[in-house]
This record gives sequence, C-alpha cells and structure tokens, in this order.
Amino acid sequence: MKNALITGITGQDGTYLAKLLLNKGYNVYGLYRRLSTPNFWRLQDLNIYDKINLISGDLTDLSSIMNVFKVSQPDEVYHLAAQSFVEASFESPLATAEVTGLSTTRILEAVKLFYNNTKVYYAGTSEMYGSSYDSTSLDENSVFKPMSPYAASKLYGYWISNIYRNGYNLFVSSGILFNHESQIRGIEFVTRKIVNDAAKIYYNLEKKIKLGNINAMRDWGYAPEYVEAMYKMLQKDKPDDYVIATNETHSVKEFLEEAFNYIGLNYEKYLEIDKRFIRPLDVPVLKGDYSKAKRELNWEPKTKFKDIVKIMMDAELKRWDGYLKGKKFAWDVPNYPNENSLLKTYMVKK
Ligand code: NAP
Ligand code: F7E
Repeated sequence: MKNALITGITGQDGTYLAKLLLNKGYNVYGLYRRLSTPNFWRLQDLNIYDKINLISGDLTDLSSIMNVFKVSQPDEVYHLAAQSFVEASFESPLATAEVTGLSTTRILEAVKLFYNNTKVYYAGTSEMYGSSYDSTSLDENSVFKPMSPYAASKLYGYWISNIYRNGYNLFVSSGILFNHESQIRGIEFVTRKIVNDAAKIYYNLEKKIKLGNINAMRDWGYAPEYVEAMYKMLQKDKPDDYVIATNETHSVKEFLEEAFNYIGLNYEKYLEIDKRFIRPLDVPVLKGDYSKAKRELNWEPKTKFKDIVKIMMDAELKRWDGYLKGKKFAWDVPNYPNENSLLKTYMVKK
C-alpha cells in the first residue's frame, strides 16, 4: 500500500485528491494548520474526515515539514498548500511569497536530503502566464509574465521545482492548472461568490451582488477532474510539466449571466460594480491548450462551462434551501479534531 502526503488537505483540491487516493487504496496523510476555528468542513462534506491521517504543522516551519515527512514516509507528495487567493496576495505580498513561494523549497529540500525516491507534484498555475498573450491558447512552452505577487511566488515555485528536477535528478512534476471550480470552492473566488449570491437573491436573503472586473476571461474547469491529472502525472516514469485546462475561455460576465439565467433572473438588476474588488493588475484573459496532457496522460476535461455553472448553482440552491429549513451543515459546526485520531509527530520513534 502506498503512502501519499497532501499539503493543503483542507482546501478544495486537497479534499478531492484525498478522496481519489483513498479510492485507489493509498494511506493518505495530510498536513493541516491548527486554526482557532477548525476548518475540516470540506473533508466532512465528502465523508473522508475519519479516513485520513491529519498531521498539524505550518508550511513556513521547516520542522513541521521534516516531521510530516517522518510520520508519513511518503511515496508521493502532492504539494498543494498555498496562499492561493490572488486578491489577498496584493494585501499580503510578503506572506504570500513565504508560503506560496519559499515553502516549495522547504518541501524539495526534505526530498533532496532524505527522501530521494519520493515523487513530488507541484501546483503550478495559469496565473504564471499573466499578460503574455491575448486569447491564444497557452501551452507548456508559452512565456511567463506574472501580474500579481501570487503569480510571482508560484513562478518561483515552478522554477525551483525544475531546478531540483534537473539538478538533483528528483521526480518533481508541475501541473500548470487553469482555474478549476466546484461546489466546495472557497467562497471568495468569483464563481462560488456568484452562485452563492445568486442563490441568496433567489431566496430573498440578499439584494445585490457586488463584483469587480467582470470583463476578465478565464478557462474554467471542474476540480474533481483536475486532481485526476495530478495523480496521473506521478504515475509516469519521468517527471514533466503539463497544462491542465479546457481550451475554452469565458468572461466573468458570462458566468454571471449563465448563473442568473438558470434561476430565471436578470443579473443586470442586481449587479453593482464595487471598486474594492478591482485588483491593481488583473490578468485579462486565459485559455489553456491541454494537448500534451491528452497525449501523454490520457487526460481530458469532461465537464464544460455550462455544466459547471449548473452543478455549482444546484449545490448552492440546495444549501440555502436547507438553511431556510433549519438544516445544519458541516461548515456550521466547527469539528474539533478528536485528539486520539491525530498523529503526534513527537511520538514517532527514531
Ligand atoms: P485552497 O482551497 O485555497 O487551499 C489551500 C490550502 O493551503 C488550504 O488547505 C490551506 O489551509 C493551506 N495552507 C495555506 N497556508 C498554509 C500554511 N501556512 N501552512 C499549511 N497549510 C497552508 O486552494 P485550492 O483551490 O485547493 O488550490 C490548491 C493549489 O493549487 C494551491 O496551491 C493553488 O494555488 C493552486 N492552484 C489552484 C487553482 C484553482 O483554480 N483552484 C488553479 C491553479 C493552481 P487552510 O484551510 O488552513 O487555509
Ligand atoms: O478571479 C475577477 C477577478 O479570484 C477570477 C485561484 O484559484 O485561479 C484562481 O485565481 C477573475 C479575476 O480567481 C470579482 O478580477 C471580478 O479576473 O475567482 P478568482 P483567479 O484570480 O483567476 C488561478 C488559476 C489560481 O491559481 C488561483 O489560486 O474574476 N473578479 N469580480 C472577481 N474575483 C473575485 N474573487 N471577486 C470578485 O468580486
């Protein structure tokens, strides 16, 4: 049985990936950070909270990283943890560089020094391309011109992964993933924000939806399919970089229109442009060419734009309907970890 270590296990991708790896028979270990209010709602929502081994620690703390490796003895590491919100990276550029950028080197150093045979997945992003092109499809050879502290930090992680792959002969593969969404996407990201507000408007719980740059265009895919690509990258004999995308691009405005049309409303009656959500710089358009992933990983996206809007809108309507009927949800009830089920790193024998 293989051991997999996921950093960022409480996030959208970490949760879907944990589920996928459990189904494939892996022992799944996850690095989580202790917060004053526990944050396991996604793991509970997908019914896997009791099936994974949670190890507390922080990415910025080298001891945490050494400990998590020692406890999990991973065959595969999926390094997903990051300060992943572009907008927040303008507010906290140094913390973003520390967590999203430098922490990758901490992970790679652990592998280089003590776990040479461990395979590593690095979570690269389409944001690294920044303003390189117009609506041309971007592939693994396209130029990177990051436009945010987040993107610059991710690009650092991408290059350092390449350096450790080539310089030390380590198995480090990078996915260059374009935006991918789901019903467990963080509520601050535009797709989830739109469906959440639309559902609240539908149930008369909200009057307006406040957004920033609605002309931005993104290549939106469905998250559960994207974590399969991560897994496939680590099953290859050789490490490489792969674009994971749908090769379609749509504006935020189109997403808004599709979501509101789905519930029979006209978004124009509710939309307010709010300058607070306009970033100092914003990537205007992104579209990804996933031909290499199709050819070499036998991966391609199945769920397209309209289906994603529908899946997310249905989930949100159900959630707010449940709320109105007094139903309790995983995210309403902070789940304090059962002390007995947590792995205590300081008890691991030498
Ligand atoms: P997410 O939902 O924001 O999850 C981020 C994870 O990182 C959370 O588990 C978070 O823990 C953890 N984390 C943040 N700071 C940490 C720290 N200092 N120590 C330990 N853990 C920390 O992100 P996602 O959407 O799943 O994305 C996964 C990865 O792919 C990220 O690296 C993201 O940048 C990248 N990516 C995402 C997309 C996308 O469209 N989703 C596209 C390309 C690349 P808490 O729960 O405690 O906050
Ligand atoms: O913004 C515009 C915003 O925050 C998408 C992360 O997962 O994908 C994500 O980054 C677009 C931008 O995602 C609002 O300006 C308008 O143009 O949903 P987002 P993102 O910045 O593309 C990449 C691939 C990652 O790697 C990241 O980790 O929508 N927009 N109005 C807005 N965005 C937000 N969040 N809120 C608004 O009110």
